[in-house]
Amino acid sequence: MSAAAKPFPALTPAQRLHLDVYGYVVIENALTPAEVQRLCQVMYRIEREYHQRGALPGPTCHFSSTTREFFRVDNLPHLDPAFFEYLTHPRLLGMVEEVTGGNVRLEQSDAHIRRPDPGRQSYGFHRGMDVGLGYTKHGLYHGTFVKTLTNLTDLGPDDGGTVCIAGSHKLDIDPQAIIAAALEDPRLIHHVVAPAGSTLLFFESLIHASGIIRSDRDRLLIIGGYAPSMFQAWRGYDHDPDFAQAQDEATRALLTGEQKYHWERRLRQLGDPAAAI
Ligand SMILES: O=C(O)CCC(=O)C(=O)O
Repeated sequence: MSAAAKPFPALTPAQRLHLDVYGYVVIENALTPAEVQRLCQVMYRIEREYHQRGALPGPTCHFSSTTREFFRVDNLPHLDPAFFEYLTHPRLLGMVEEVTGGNVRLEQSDAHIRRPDPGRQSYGFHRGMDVGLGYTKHGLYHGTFVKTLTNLTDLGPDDGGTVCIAGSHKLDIDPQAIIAAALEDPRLIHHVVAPAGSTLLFFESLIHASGIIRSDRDRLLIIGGYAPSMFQAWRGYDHDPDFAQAQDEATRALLTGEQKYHWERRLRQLGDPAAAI
């Protein structure tokens, strides 16, 4: 993985403004149809092998859920080259470095298959990072836990795309109070509708949830979570040591966080044009 290949700034001024105002931005067609298809094939294979043999897809990983309605495999980079390529995608890494403000480490990774679930009628709104751990530089908001959530299936309004309480990433208010207030007015809850291969880039301090599938379609997605290099991995997402050892220095640092406080800053001004990709 070459640092030079990571665009900076990776977002256009309009995308960066959207992210600052709402806490998220959707980047359409971040992945090619071939990349999307490959990731879907890997996910269905892992699910099939789990049901046939109860098999985990490799070492140092786990399943968060194995029901028909929600199948989720966690800690991905060493499990399949398609996962690895997603989690080290130069353009997506350029985006997360821009919005964390410097070099990052992989903090969490997971891939999901969601299917209609008649038992699920409410959102499970949550945030995974305290608002107080974000900061402002050059007037722009930066987060210390940022996710790229890419939908691998087309998302129409009934297909259960991610929902979020727009702008909540900066609100240092009891999340339950924010959720209760937002549920009073559906206009405060934004709902991702986008073609397959689109990436939702968001601050983990944004209050968000999986949408409710009202169609009959599977919904597949993959998520990379990233943090500044001095942060730890989320519990259960430490790197696989043999796999990390076999990588070049930059990739190993991404997986292990070994650069720690050697934090190479990447800061932009809002008006800076996006680098060519
Ligand atoms: O399913 C989604 O769109 C959201 C997933 C999510 O909230 C999470 O993994 O924390």
